[in-house]
Amino acid sequence: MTIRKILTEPDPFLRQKSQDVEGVDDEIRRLMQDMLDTMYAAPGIGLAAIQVGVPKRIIVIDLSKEEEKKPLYFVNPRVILKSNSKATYEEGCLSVPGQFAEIDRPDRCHVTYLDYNGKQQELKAEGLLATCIQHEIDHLEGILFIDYLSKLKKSFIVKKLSKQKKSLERIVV
Ligand code: K1U
Ligand code: ZN
Repeated sequence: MTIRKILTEPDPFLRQKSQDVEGVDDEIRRLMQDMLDTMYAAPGIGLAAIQVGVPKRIIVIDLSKEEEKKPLYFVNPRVILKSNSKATYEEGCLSVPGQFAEIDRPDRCHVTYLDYNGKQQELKAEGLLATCIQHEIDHLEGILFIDYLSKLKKSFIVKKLSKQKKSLERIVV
């Protein structure tokens, strides 16, 4: 089990665009396992590779509530269709610790991706899964949920996180 460090805002690396993966091999599967270990430990319900410092188009999600884990692996995910109707969820982000906000997004989306075995797949998602997929694919474009907030709310959160980071750095040094 490998738990990787999760980058947090305002780390400029989080704003990078992630690149397509050429194929799903053992190295990619090991990365996806590390991402899941990191996500479960946090805990969270999704994670993008860029959040652990790897700019590859890979996301993992697990919305299961029971003991039995049900991980979903998406390599090179692309939203090909979004509904016009919206849903509002209170979103959080492991890269924006301790901050939550209600965000409107299309309530359904249709996504294409490669699965754990590198097989091309399509999924029509709705509800929290649709929200989570869109949140994680945003990470691959360098977008965070706070980018949808007003300038004022966003800058308040970014300043707070910068201060927290600086005071933590002082404790560590
Ligand atoms: O950082 C991330 O991208 C993960 C994020 C995913 C997400 C949450 C809510 C809406 C959209 C996307 C999280 O997992 S934040 C933590 C969280 O939501 C949670 C943690 C423990 C139990 C249940 C939820
Ligand atoms: Zn996030």
